[in-house]
Amino acid sequence: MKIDFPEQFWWGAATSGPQSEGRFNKKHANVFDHWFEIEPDAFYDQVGPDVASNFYNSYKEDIALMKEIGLNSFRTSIQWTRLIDDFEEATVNEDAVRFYNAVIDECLLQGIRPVINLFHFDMPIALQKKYGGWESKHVVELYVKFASKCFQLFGDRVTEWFTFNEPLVIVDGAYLYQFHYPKLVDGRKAVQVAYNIALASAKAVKAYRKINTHVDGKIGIILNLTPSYPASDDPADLSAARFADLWMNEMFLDAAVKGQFPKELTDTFQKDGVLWDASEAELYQIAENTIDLLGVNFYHPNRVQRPDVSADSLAVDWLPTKYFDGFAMPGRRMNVDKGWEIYPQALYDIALNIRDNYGNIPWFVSENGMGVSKEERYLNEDGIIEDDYRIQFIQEHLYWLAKGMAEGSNCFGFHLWTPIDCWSWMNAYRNRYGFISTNIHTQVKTIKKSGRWFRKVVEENQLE
Ligand code: BGP
Repeated sequence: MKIDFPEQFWWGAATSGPQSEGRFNKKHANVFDHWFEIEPDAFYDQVGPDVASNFYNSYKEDIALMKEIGLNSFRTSIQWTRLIDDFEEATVNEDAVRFYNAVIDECLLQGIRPVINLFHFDMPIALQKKYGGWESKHVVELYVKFASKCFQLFGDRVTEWFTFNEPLVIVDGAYLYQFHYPKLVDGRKAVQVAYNIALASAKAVKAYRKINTHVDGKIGIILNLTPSYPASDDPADLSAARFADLWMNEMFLDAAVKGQFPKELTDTFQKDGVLWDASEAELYQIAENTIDLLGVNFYHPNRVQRPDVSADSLAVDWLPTKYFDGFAMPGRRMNVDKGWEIYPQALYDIALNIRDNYGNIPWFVSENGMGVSKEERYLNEDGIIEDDYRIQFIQEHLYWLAKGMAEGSNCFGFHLWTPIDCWSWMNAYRNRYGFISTNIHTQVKTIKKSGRWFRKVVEENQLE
């Protein structure tokens, strides 16, 4: 069966500044740079972000490889800790301006659309220490200054901007489940941080509309929408899945697209005494500054059952897991038997949800990908990784995406995570996701079988 995709479809891949650039010439540290400095054992193989995939030095060669596999779009992020010299004044570092200009211009020269995200988990450690990072509304203002600087400097050539990548992961990781720095367990702070990020995003949207002069300029947010599927039809499992959806999907999605948080969620916060500090003026800004387009990161579904109400789970003051618990479904996983569940049909459910409940806003798959460890197992005698599993993974996801599009969902693109194997937070280089492999010792980059296959998909604009 052959499936055609629309003309102008974005075929691309995504990375982020902190995961690809390396710390070369970067003046400030972010929370992950700092965490690695003080606790290297927390990171897989004790590998930190110092070199990452060396994009700072090899961006030209890397973009040439992306061109070789046919990508027509590429998302990365501008690092706050690289671009800005003084966070309060938002003065810029000239080397960073040169670097990001060069990346954007090189993409354009190669016919690759540069898509820019402004925040990918990389809070400056100085702002985390001084103000508590996203706990502080002053930091919201500093972020808007940084964002405005980006719009002024690069908005003549970048037409698609995103305010945040996966805000929920910041909330969950840094304030509930301890996989992001400062690794607290504090439900109250988590709720405030969620609100402050939604506010920061709306304020950045507002700043963009004021500054932007490009006729095609658009701005959005990237969310990890992970549909919640209940364990059974039992009312306890159904209401658990409902709350999981509110917390994991609708909190940020409703704020960004509809301009308000779901009442069901804020009522629950109110009842539990964890409601955020919000002013009428701020809520008005959220209402007024909704997004133009949406990025959806999708890796795995969320399987949900009634909460675990053992003494341990209730020991902490307040956690969203008061209302739901996750469970693992037997079935296909990345990494053979471990890792995230593979469930491509979820992309179809996401597509219809956006069509039916979010005004059919233009959206794209901003990340989807298969993380596999020890991929050198699949090297053939020519030194190429034969990642047939990744080809199958992408095919299946594109199939379900195309089905949602055929039924009217307004999706305009698909980005794989990631073009070139890169460094990933606490996981460092454990899971490889790219179309192109990186030898982390020599930095030699080699196109995998999936990269060659993808080139054909892009050329034909068609899935076989
Ligand atoms: C997403 C993030 C990416 C990337 C990816 C893979 O949530 O937006 O930054 O890290 O997940 O993650 P990992 O390498 O930890 O499997």
